[in-house]
Amino acid sequence: MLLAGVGRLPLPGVNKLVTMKRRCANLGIVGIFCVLALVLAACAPAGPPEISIAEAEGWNSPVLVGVVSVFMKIDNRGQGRDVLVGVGLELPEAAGVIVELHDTVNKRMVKTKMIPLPAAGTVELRPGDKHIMIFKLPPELTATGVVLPLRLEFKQSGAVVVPVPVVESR
Ligand SMILES: [Cu+2]
Repeated sequence: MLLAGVGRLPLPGVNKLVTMKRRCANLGIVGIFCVLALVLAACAPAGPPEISIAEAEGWNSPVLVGVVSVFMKIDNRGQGRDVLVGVGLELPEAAGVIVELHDTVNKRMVKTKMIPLPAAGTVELRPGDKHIMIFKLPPELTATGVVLPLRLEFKQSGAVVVPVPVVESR
């Protein structure tokens, strides 16, 4: 009798508590899924990026030996964003050569890790703005008429090798 009484009395309360806890837990899970769905909807690109390069030029420095500044237009005709995350030269003799992504902040150029490329937009690498710089090039590779095979590494689109003709600085 005693056991049955003890067992019977607290049970309804306990059951309610358990049910409430379950409801809260369910709401919590639903909430997390809602937030996830919103985040995914906001982040998911509408399509892949479609990168093309135009007007690539390497300006040899009139004052610094072995330095070439590279400018170009990077066109993204796709519906997805991309990011330029790396650069390099596709040349075996360019082992000691340094290639960097640069940006211009307060009229001073600074090294940057990435150049974002918005969907359906064009980013222009130009003097006084974002650009690519090559240092420690052997003299024969900074001569006008040389074409440097520049490798651009995109986060989404992968690596692309762009022929960059070296020209006199303007
Ligand atoms: Cu620079």
